Amino acid sequence: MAATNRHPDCDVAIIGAGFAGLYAAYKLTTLGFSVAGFEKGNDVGGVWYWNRYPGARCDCESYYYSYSFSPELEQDWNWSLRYSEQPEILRYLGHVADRFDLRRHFRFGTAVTAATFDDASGLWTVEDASGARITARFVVSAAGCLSQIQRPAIPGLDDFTGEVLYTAAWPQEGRDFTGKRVGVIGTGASGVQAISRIARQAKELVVFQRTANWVIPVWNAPTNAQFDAWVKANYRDIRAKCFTSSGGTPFDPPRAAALAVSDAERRATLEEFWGMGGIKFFSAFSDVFASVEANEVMCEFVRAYIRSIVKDPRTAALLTPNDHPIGTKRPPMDDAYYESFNLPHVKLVDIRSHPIAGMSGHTVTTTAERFELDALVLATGFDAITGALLAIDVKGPGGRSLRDEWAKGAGTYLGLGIAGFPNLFTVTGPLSPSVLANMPVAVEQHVDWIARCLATMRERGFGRIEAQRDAQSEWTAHVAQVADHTLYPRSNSWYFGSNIPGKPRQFGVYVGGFSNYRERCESVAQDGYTGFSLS
Ligand code: N01
Repeated sequence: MAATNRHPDCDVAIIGAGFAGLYAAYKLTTLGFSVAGFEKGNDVGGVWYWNRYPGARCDCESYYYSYSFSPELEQDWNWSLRYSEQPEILRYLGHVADRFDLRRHFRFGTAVTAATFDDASGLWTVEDASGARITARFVVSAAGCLSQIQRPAIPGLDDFTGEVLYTAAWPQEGRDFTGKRVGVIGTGASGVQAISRIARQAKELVVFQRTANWVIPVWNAPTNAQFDAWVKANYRDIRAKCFTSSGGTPFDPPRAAALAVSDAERRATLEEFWGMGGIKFFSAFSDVFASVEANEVMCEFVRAYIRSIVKDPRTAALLTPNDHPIGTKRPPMDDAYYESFNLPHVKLVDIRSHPIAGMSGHTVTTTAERFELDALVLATGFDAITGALLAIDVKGPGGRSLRDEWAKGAGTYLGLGIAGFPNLFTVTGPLSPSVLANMPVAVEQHVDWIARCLATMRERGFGRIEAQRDAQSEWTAHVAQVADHTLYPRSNSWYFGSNIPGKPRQFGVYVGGFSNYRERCESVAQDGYTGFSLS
């Protein structure tokens, strides 16, 4: 359809059918908007569709890593584990799609390649990989924060004739490594989960580690009737707590600062929170992300844990991080990671000291050793936060390119709108709490805000909304300033884009707390969308 047609094919084009896109389709159609959804995968699920590697699991407990918008859904769905694994989360999203009849809104196996705004008609033209186009008044990008796979240049990878598998693009039919010699490159959250599972299947496992990470246990366990009953009876309070907390989780704020209590109390608190497991560990003290000394208290606790589990002292030392305060890179979470290195067929190889030099046939050669492997698993991460949106050729009025606009770093207003790109919304976009909040909660908050905005515009006869440049500059500077007051800048993490060669160093997440952020979004809406121009 020609981009100048003043009657668009739909009100809203939605990019992505993960947690965010599915909820956007539900919410917007419930409000009477027509939508056209695009999804690269062949079904719903987003990251949970692609990341099918062994051990893939959510690091948030399922009772709060789930939708809150339907009390009936909450009551009907049962989780089998406290921290569900990928197949169960994908089943949940499939159930949501069926239950609310959402699949009909999406074209699957359809990657969006371009989105172009036409100033004359005020419409977006969205183009997919086949060249097909539709026009829409609005575009909602629900393309995800961790969906643009990173395929680093590893010496000789093209010459490796064994199987090469990326955790983030795992084969649908899975892989059985029984009797196989497997190498894993990457020890972030994906690698750590995969390593502990593959270690228990493969004949040999070689872990190529460049940087050690702090790995926290979650103490995963099956749910039980008593716990389920408690959750189901208390869902409204649990959700309310999530929406008013700093991390989108139902946890109480820390009771004290680590530096304000005695050694004995510090120790007892650390034991208590370690025992709870998962991200709750970081709620032990209030000063962990603000004070190097407080952070060090936590680091020393985990160092001692690593030493207590890993029998070979050299391996234990190698597994102990030495380049970043705990929590300033997203900590992987797993219950069996450190134990895996006690298995006789699992070997840790330090590719920081002795990098991979090349590969040939089934041989991987470092500057010190050679390994014969049947398969290589690459858990090498994502072009996070901005990658998925920048993979699309987004052009605003006058052909303004988003790639050019963000060449020196992303600018957004509240992570929801972008100056110069009218009628484009980003769900959990750059410079919003996104990955530092519990995702389904962050997603619902953003989609609800966008839906309310569109409904208000419809009611008041507005057809165009755009973030103002000064509001965007103020917000972008504020996000950087808040991060600068924390320990996060002491790491080279994907939060900063440090894992992508040439990506400008910028903290891509608002770290000032989800509840503060939500209140700010709320007051912007209540005050008539301050910082946005409506026409
Ligand atoms: O990716 P990462 P990830 N040569 O970027 C290494 C979320 N997630 O997929 O640190 C050798 O963290 C790299 O080494 P280094 C979660 O938010 C959530 O694991 O750069 N190694 C690092 O070890 C997470 O943080 C869940 O030195 C290379 C690893 O690859 C985010 O996704 C589960 C290399 C990449 O780690 C990303 O995690 C899983 C090279 N050329 C993931 N390039 C949940 O539970 C990279 N590496 C919800």
